[in-house]
Amino acid sequence: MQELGRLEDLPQDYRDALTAQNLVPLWPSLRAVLPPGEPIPRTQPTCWSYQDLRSLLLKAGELTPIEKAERRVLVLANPGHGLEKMQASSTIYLGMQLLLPGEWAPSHRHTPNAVRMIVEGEGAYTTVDGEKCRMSRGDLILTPTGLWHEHGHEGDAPVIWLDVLDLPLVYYMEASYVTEGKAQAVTSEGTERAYQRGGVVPTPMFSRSEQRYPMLRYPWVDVRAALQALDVSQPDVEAVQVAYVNPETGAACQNILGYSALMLRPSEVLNLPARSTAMVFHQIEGSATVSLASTEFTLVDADTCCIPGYVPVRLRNNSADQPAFLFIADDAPLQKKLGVYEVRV
Ligand code: 1HN
Repeated sequence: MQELGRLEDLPQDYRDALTAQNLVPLWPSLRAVLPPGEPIPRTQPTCWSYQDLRSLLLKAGELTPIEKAERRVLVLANPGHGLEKMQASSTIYLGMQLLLPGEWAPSHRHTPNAVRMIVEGEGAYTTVDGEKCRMSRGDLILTPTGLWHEHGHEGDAPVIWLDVLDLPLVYYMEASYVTEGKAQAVTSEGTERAYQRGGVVPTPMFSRSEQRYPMLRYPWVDVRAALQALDVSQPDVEAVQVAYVNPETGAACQNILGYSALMLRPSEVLNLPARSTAMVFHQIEGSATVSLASTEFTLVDADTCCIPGYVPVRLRNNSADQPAFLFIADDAPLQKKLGVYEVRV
């Protein structure tokens, strides 16, 4: 590939004249913005140990009352982007949030989409547009763009969950903002049960729901059972994996980030091809090793890691007799809409 002229090759008075007119020559930067063959990611493979993070988060519970935090969160920040950017990848924000018994995180709504993957504790709930969603280990709860949400806790031990948002993208688009609100009236609970059986959807008076987000809570007991049923019914399937989708349309459950759950059978090794999306892996149960050419992470309960796109990944279940369960997030829905999604085989 042809080497291009550098900025330093240009006379200083010419460079100054360009700057004065808010002009920039393209050629000294062309190879940086269009590197040959594949992107040069800022996202670094990064792993966060739940046990290390947990003690610091509980300490935040002592240091900062909920009224002074609104959301008591430690952000899982990728050093490749700079910690202050609060990004796990170019599009994904990750944070671990703590709510103590009796605490309330007030109602608001915002443009970024969020999901919560519950990590620990019982008795907390999040109310999303009037729907009370109870939180248990492994449940996935959506708070899509524009929907009111607040968190409360009726139990007696700390509750911790992983927040995943498309905040870096929405912030970059200069479209990120919040509206504060009053405590919501609870109008429903457990409506996800209407979608508990795949293949059939409610059709009261012959009409399908037109709600953009008909299902807000995906209980782990159901997702785990779906993975085990898939394993039993299709023992040769390449990957025992299910996607969190809108049950009315079958499309990804949110517009920008995509979510799935993967079961690794005992001792299973799974080779994932290089794809154009960065990925987040969060260990729901068991222990898996995530290997790249350059590095590997061994995940145990509630550990989380992030890897850049365009690299092949190997996943291994470290147990010979127990399955391992991973929660996966990526920005495939966004990339597919934009036409830049790739799988390299
Ligand atoms: C947010 O609204 C929550 O509602 C958590 O629990 C984390 C991070 C950035 C922006 C908004 C929540 C968030 C957030």
